[in-house]
Amino acid sequence: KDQRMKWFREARFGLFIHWGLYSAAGGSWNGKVYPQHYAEWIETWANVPSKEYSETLKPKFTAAKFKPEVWAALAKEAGMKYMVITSRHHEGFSIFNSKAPYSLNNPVTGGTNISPKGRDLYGETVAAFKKAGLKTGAYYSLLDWQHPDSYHTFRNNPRVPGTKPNHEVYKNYLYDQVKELAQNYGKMDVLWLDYSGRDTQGETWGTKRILTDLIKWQPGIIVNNRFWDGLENKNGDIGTPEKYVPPAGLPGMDWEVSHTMNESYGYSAHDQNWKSYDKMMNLFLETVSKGGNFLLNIGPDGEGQIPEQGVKILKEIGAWMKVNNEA
Ligand code: FUL
Repeated sequence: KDQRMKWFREARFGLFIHWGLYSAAGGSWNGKVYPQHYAEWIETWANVPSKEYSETLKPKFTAAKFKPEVWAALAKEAGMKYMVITSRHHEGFSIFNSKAPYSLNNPVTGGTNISPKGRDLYGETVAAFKKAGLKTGAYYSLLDWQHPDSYHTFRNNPRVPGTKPNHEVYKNYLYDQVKELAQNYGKMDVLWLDYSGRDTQGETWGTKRILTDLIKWQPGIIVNNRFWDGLENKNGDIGTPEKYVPPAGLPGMDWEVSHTMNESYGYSAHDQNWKSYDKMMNLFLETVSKGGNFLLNIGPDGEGQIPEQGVKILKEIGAWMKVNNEA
């Protein structure tokens, strides 16, 4: 394990990217602003059925200004050593081109692959960061608000009367998609699963099967702790405190704090609560000095633009790194 964790322990600093259909909503629905943090949850905040959600947002998720090589250069300039991007968030729509059943077409949403025609936004991002010399990984949601066989299919989605979700089908879907991520994009350094809760542990997701095979497909991979299963490494390889630095660190384990620049992970047009440079540096240095990694999030909009304030913070951190960090 020490060998697998080596680069991660040295890396200290990574980029988290939340990008999906929610990015095109920007924290509002039908002109109404939803002040809840986590704009990537807009589908639940606004109670939108998946069909309406995807029909509204797919045309707006254009990626017209998406330049992954610019993102990678920014991350590199900021001193980051790795990147984790949402291959699929809870909404259930993927920025990688999946062939798993329901991805190409399904009766409710017409399909869950959202890259513009002929493109693969996940693949393009990963390739650009690899080219810049960074490690890369996928965030992948265990929850799914649109798949008819998922536990969490969003409550507004109409169900054919008399039918029940078949969780075995959903478990196979998770397995198939992780397999695609692990096999179709070259080396994969991190798998960031999200998440298991009180009522959804262990076999809910069939993660035992997924992780057993994942290690065969990607022997060097690091997996986070949000899957709770009866595996030997029940806590995964890394602890993942969210928007919070544990006062005493997490003794005895590797860990990574994910933090946001404003409040939300996904793009929100109205969330203007940007942290100052001083606050950001304090969080970063506190995390690193307590032995953790700092995974700092950006939320590009539906066109693939990183908010200006986000670019500014990354450049400011980069300037500090240039002076203070020799690596
Ligand atoms: C949470 C998710 O529900 C949030 O939307 C976000 O992705 C965060 C990093 O993890 O569990």
